[in-house]
Amino acid sequence: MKTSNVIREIKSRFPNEPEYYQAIEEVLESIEETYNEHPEFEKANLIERLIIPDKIISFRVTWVDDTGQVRTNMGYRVQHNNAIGPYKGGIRFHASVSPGILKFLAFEQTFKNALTTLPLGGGKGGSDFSPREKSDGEIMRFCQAFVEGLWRNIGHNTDVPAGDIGVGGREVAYMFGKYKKLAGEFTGTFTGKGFEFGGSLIRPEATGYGNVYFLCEMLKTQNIKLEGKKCLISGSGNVAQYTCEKLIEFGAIPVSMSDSDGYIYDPNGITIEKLAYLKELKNLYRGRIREYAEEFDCKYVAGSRPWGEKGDIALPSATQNEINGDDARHLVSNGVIAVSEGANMPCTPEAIDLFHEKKILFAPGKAANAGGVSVSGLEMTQNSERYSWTAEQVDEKLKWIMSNIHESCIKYGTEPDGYVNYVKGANIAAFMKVAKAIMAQGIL
Ligand code: NDP
Ligand code: 2IT
Repeated sequence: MKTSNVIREIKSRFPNEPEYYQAIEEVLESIEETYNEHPEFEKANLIERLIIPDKIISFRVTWVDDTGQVRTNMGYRVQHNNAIGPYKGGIRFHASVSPGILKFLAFEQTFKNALTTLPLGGGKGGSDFSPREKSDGEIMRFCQAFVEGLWRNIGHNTDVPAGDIGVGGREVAYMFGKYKKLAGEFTGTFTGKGFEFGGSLIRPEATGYGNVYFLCEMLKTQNIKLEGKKCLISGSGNVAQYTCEKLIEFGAIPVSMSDSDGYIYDPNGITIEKLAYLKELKNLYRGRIREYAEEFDCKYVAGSRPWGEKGDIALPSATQNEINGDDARHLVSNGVIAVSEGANMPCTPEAIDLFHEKKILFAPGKAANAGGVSVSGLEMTQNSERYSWTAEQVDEKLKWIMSNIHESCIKYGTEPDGYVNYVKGANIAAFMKVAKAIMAQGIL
């Protein structure tokens, strides 16, 4: 197998899906050597069977807005691979959603889920619907219409969706309710549910907390303390909020957050009180990050991202390709020591290459943000048991999983000079698990 040949072939078969090629290329470059040590993989055409999703469901979503106008969007579910468990992954509602974006996310999810130690396959879904400035009634009607198009293809042993950009507890609850009604069953077919109806404690916190646990593991290898470190966070949604919360608890100083309109920079640090304001602003009033700067009289930069500011650690937690080569050069020249991806694929290949060249601790999303789907997996376990664990029990398991993922990265990613290439480590560890499962189950 030669990565460049595979990418050329994929580009010609599936045109105009740049994020999908980017995600595949990164993985193939990491695993090429290992893969070529196994001629049986090539004989079984494992690469194409791993790269091309099992199934893509696509449907029109028809809904009525508050003015009575009938609107349409597209809905999709990419069921990428179920070799090690039912398809599992979030639903994204954002204007930028396309089959190519969801194919990259579902591919990443398959590898991420393999790292969690839990029996979870990979999938992702979503719609080009933008929740921005929609009323609660419009959100509910849209979620219900979306599930109407999807419900026959999902199920607690088949495919278990959850949240992602634009889909949080409110949207999961609406989708779960509609699914329950259509399917006539109460099962754990969605995760990220409210605690009252089968959700797991710590699921809302899990991605952000997990990312900080992973960061601590990386810092520990260099005997560096998180305490007192200035942290640049992007995003102000689910992942960013709980990343910020755990950083504060561990004595770090988060100094930035953002949304798609701009970023705030608060040099004295976002405190737990300020974070409480931000959570209410974002989760309850659906406000803009600019209002934080107005409330606390700090810097706000419209139309920009925080990577030009000075920070010791960067935790991109908004969206894909939000740190490019120039951003990475700014971070490096400002002395960044670690970058840990809360979002999926937030760093471009050029940025990652620079971090590796400068021997900066760099955690890829499929390792660092795996805490969210891990606790989703634990929610599935609790639903099957018809039981709920305490927050402490779930948090302990989350910590164990993140440390286990870190160990796998060390095992497969340590280079001769001792530097850990976490990208390579995560990709090889996940690939070997999925590859063995696909091979064992025959030609499908
Ligand atoms: P949310 O919708 O809760 O928050 C997303 C945040 O990122 C918002 O502040 C949003 O700003 C900003 N954002 C979204 N798109 C863009 C864009 N194109 N440019 C600039 N800013 C943008 O989503 P999550 O916090 O759940 O997800 C954030 C990232 O983490 C995504 O990459 C997601 O795939 C990943 N992730 C999420 C997990 C989860 O459990 N939720 C698990 C693992 C990874 P605005 O409000 O203006 O849109
Ligand atoms: O990207 C992700 O891992 C998620 N959006 C969470 C998926 C899940 O099933 O909890």
